[in-house]
Amino acid sequence: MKKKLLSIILATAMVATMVGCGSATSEPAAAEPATKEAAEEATPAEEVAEEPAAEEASDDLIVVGYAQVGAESDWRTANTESFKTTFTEENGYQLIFDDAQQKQENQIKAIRSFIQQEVDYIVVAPVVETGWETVLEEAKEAGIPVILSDRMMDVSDDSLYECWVGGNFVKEGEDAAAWLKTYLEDQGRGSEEINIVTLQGTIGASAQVGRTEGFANGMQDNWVMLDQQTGEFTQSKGQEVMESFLKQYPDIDVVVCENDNMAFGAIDAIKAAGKTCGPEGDIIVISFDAVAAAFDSMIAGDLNATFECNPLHGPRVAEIIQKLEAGETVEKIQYVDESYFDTSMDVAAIKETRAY
Ligand code: GZL
Repeated sequence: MKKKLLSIILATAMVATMVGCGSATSEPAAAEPATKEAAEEATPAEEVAEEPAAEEASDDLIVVGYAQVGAESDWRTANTESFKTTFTEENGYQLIFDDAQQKQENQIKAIRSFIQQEVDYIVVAPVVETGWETVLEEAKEAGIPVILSDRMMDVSDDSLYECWVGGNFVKEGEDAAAWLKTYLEDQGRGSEEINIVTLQGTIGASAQVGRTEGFANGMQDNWVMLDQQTGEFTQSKGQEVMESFLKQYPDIDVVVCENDNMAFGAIDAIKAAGKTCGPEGDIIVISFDAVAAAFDSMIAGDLNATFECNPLHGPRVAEIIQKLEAGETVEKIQYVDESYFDTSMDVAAIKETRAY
């Protein structure tokens, strides 16, 4: 398989040189699409997602194509770093990395490019849960195992992927609601009417679906969910949506942010509106991910609590690949260990112990 990859790349490079195809992209021109559908979908070389051209793969490297969501958050940056530091040549891999800029069509193009390059494994962090059956069928047809990392795909046939490794998003949401219930009770506000708004992640992403569902499972009778709107997991959109919530709802008690970056945006909006937040403030701020900057925000007294979603999936996926290489079976669903952190803890000391 790997040898064939090298011959395709060399042949493609020769053809590209001869016909002078479009762009100066380092990406080898796409090989002849294998199916009509792939021909319709295949994109000209100049549009193929920016991946580093597959270097001359030596015979024994395992070639891994990774279709990453994007670079929308600190969590995503840590997740990408985990893959890039795990799938190195010295560890026996050649990584072909694609950043889809949070667009599903780019991820599908990247997967088709990996198929054409005949990689040994395809890893996908699917931006949303649906719309993957066709391209997964193509990977299966090509005999290339697919591993899901981070977010989940909703497919009718789970034989289309080897396994999934990621966070338990519903549990994260339920844990956040349970934490808020205890926190309010400890403040003597257990029976007070509590007004809540939620900054949701990318709609349809399993992290958004799960956290929204999980928090809803933990809603109390005296809690009111005033509004929920997507902040796309980004700080800027999170700030924008929180600004509009603050204009619409004068008496917000809690903002639930489905990732830390949206929480940072919400905190900026709260302060710009002349309000305060955090353990001593008007508005309780809860978030998810537990990236390093979230610890800084808790230390500054802005963020109340963050629910961990471990991004360090690289080593877990490498372990799965090694098992598959050895002909072993792997667990279909593999949750990573997760916790939470709040300002009642020594968050400055904890931050020093963390890997991301
Ligand atoms: C969670 C991951 C989410 C993070 C966000 O596993 O999919 O996407 O919570 C990231 O920070 O954008």
